[in-house]
Amino acid sequence: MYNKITIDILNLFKQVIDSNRLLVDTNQLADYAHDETEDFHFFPEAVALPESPDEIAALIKICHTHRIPVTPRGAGTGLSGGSLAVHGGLMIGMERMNQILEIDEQNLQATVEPGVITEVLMQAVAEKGLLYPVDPASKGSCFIGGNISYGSGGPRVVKYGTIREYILNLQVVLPNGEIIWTGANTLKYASGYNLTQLFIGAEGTLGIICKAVVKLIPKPAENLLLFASFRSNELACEAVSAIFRKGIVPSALEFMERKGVAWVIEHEHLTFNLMPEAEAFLLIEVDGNQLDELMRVCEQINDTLEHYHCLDVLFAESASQKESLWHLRRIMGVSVKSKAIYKEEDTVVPRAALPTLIRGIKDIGQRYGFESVCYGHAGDGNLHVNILKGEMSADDWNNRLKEGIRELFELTIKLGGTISGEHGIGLVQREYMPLKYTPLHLELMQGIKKVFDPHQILNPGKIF
Ligand code: 2HG
Ligand code: ZN
Repeated sequence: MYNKITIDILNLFKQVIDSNRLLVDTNQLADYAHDETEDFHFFPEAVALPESPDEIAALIKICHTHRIPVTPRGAGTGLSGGSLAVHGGLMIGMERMNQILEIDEQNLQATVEPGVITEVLMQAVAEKGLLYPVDPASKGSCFIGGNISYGSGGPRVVKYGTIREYILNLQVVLPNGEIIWTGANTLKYASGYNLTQLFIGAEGTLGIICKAVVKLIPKPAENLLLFASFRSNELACEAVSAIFRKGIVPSALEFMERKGVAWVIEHEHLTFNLMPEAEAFLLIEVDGNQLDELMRVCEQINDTLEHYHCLDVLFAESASQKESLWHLRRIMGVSVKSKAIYKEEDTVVPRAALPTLIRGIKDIGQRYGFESVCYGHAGDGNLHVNILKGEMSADDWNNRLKEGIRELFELTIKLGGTISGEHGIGLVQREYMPLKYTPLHLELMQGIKKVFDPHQILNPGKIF
């Protein structure tokens, strides 16, 4: 179905991109052969590092004509194997396209290239009193292009929404090498099918994003942060929906299991004491412009938590204490990875179903013989489930565990949820797609793919 990159094709690439931005050396390719997903390795045959949409378009045209698979790649922080070159071919890395092209303070918009690091954009707009609130745990290294392609979330979705709310317009190179803008730089769009939204979360299978117009909002002046300890996972999870029922909308509401927190403390050499009887924790942030109002909201949260036998609420006293508590949460995935062989699932259910979900996860674990560490964006009903290999035999780990994961997703779906909240389907979750979608639904999705990419050259082997 696909062709290999021959010397002749390499020469064609060299006609449209500087040869020092075309990597073919195995040592150089090794950096692009993996992302943050478990321990997968797939080598592309070549990596191109373009500096403009025109260069991307010229490369893609060659690949389109010669049926060479193309894998777009951001920073390689993905957790579903979406940027792995599973069919070899050409990888297009976005790291050279890393400019913030404009911050439009009149319209509260910014135009950025896809290789901009998320936190760099956040800081640049913060200097102008503005907020770009989509801040995944890896904000210090992930690229905005990857965030768009995976419909990224992160802790502040609970108040501000996912990246879907913040992308107004995209410039995209299509799989045939044509360049289009998908929409308009407007806050409203009722002008036919919304192609912008279609490209968000498309995991690089429909086109390559080369510019994005993002929406900004005024930055709230104040925030307060609480760290609450609970006797059990269920009690912590029950408290989550109770907070919203009180009419409170926190700017973050994160859940963490004790084992995860303890591993971070060990991994990061922190001096942070956990109450001996605490099994689960909530990190709760509120933000706004009136400090006294936020204090009142925190009191209301405190009262609510008491109904769930909350053991203790730590109120972050300083900016550095807030930073440490956030670090504790953000580094959790990395700490688990350093400590254990694990598989990560990204379950999401309607918020009030969280206690049932976490009970079910532990129950499935007992039946299949695995432990798990759960943490994540509880305010969105989004739990990252890190399944630990522990004492499992290699055979159970590689084969029987699939049934356990299937049960986990069946439970998630039964509770009204789906198989990924923010990490995407990529390579690793695609076998579970038929659990969630009927053949007709999958056929419709594949029909869309065929319209954009009839030769299936763009990010093959992902989603389906
Ligand atoms: C988390 O909540 C993230 O820890 C990890 O989902 C993903 O930002 C990332 O890389
Ligand atoms: Zn997350």
